[in-house]
Amino acid sequence: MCLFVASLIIRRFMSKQTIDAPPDLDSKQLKQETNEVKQRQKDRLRGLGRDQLIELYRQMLLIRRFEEKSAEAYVAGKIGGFCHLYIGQEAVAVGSISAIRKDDILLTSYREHGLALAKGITPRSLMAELFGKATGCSKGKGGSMHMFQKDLGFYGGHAIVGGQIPLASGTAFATKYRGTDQVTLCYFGEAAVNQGAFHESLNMAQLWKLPCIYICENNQYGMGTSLQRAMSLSDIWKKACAYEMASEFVDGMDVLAVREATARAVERARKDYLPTLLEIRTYRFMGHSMSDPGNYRTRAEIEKYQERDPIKLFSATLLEEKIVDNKTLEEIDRKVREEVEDSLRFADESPLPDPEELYTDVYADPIEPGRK
Ligand SMILES: Cc1ncc(C[n+]2csc(CCOP(=O)(O)OP(=O)(O)O)c2C)c(N)n1
Ligand SMILES: [Mg+2]
Repeated sequence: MCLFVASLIIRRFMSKQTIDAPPDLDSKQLKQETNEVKQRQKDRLRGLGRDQLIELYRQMLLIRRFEEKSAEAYVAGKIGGFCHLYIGQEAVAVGSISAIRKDDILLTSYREHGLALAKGITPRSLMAELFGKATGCSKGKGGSMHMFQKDLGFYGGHAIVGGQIPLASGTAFATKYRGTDQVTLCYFGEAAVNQGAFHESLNMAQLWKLPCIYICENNQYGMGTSLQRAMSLSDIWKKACAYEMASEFVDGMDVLAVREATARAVERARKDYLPTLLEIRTYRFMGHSMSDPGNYRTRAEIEKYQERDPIKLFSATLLEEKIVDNKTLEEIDRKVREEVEDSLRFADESPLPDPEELYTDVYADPIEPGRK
């Protein structure tokens, strides 16, 4: 009897999982779409030099290899705490950051390694931070979710879902107030869109004309919950209409599409102090974090999206258009792997933070002990 009840519960659970899963994808349709995307990407090559294109490819590959090694180091127990990988989303970071200046400002969530690399934090500094070492960009006190490097305009790394959105409106307000023409890029996942902070920020940004670009990296899942189960209006770009803000839907698997859409938004922000909402549709190939077994989606679904792998797509475009040959791509991969290996050695050999450091960097202008 007990066994019968248990099997009913399990069956009910299993069938619920199937009902809740997003609609299955048609492989044929996906292949056709991939070809169309490739054609569109080829059309976007114009105006970009060979070196620029290779650099976009190199950066995406660096992120991919860095994340693969981070996963290994995590499993080996070298990285503590949470660790959210960016594999699958590389085109979003590389495409958008290639459209801004070095002195522009960026804020993001905890899924930040790729954005940090694209903004210029070195693999050494990043890996050391993951290892909790004193040579890391946050002196080993932040870890995976709290990378920070002010001189590169990388203002975190925020673990509270949506917490960075009002902060980004704040940095955009500050740069406008100071009369600079810097823009702020604010990245967040689609689950953050249901937070009040998102709506309050967009309202103020449009009302006060803030040079902020709100970039929703829509990877279609918030932890184990698919977008369809959590949001009444899942076309996120449409939400900008409520604030009379400009918005665009962008293919996040095409690095050049992301670059172009961001460039349009940057122009609007720099010239006219106007904000934009970009919904960049992407997909994460790994679990939500290193501890996620990923039971909420099927292997088949992941494999189908891997057909649209942004790195695979871009290398195919570069090869077919004879911008690079296989030998060049292999050489880039070899150099990138070396750079990541070097970052691992550096992180391993670096010292842990001094216990005295526990009390530093807590406040920007700390009160000295004993000062009245
Ligand atoms: C305010 C708040 N609520 C809940 C959590 C727990 N939490 C961590 S990540 C996450 C899902 C966020 O998904 P999404 O915004 O789509 O970003 P993604 O992880 O897909 O990049 C949740 C609910 C949190 N960190 N902060
Ligand atoms: Mg998400």
